[in-house]
Amino acid sequence: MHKWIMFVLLSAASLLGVYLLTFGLPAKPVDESASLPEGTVLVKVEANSDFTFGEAEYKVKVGDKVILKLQNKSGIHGLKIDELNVDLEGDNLETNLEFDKPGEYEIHCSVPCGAGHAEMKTKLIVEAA
Ligand SMILES: [Cu+2]
Repeated sequence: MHKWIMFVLLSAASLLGVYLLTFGLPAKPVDESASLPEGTVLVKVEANSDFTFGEAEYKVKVGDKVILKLQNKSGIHGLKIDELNVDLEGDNLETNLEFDKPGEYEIHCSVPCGAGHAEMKTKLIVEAA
């Protein structure tokens, strides 16, 4: 009797093993930045209707392959970094950047979006690697 139970348990365990080997473990929830290649950093800048960007500053490191992305949370805004010739707006909301030295860049809104437009600013800080 006990032998029979052991046989069933062993069979079940083997089947589970085969299943896991075949289909792999259940996938974890998708994290956008987790699927990026090594050395690539996603900087997602949110633009809000109260004339602010999501963070007061964004940090990256020298040598990072930076994907800079503007996300209009509400209203229509643009993202401009004069010194880097970055101008994201409309259908073009993403760009790639890489820095070879530390520095600090002002990010400002490039689309006249209302009363607070002129003060709509944040910073991109490039730190030493
Ligand atoms: Cu604006």
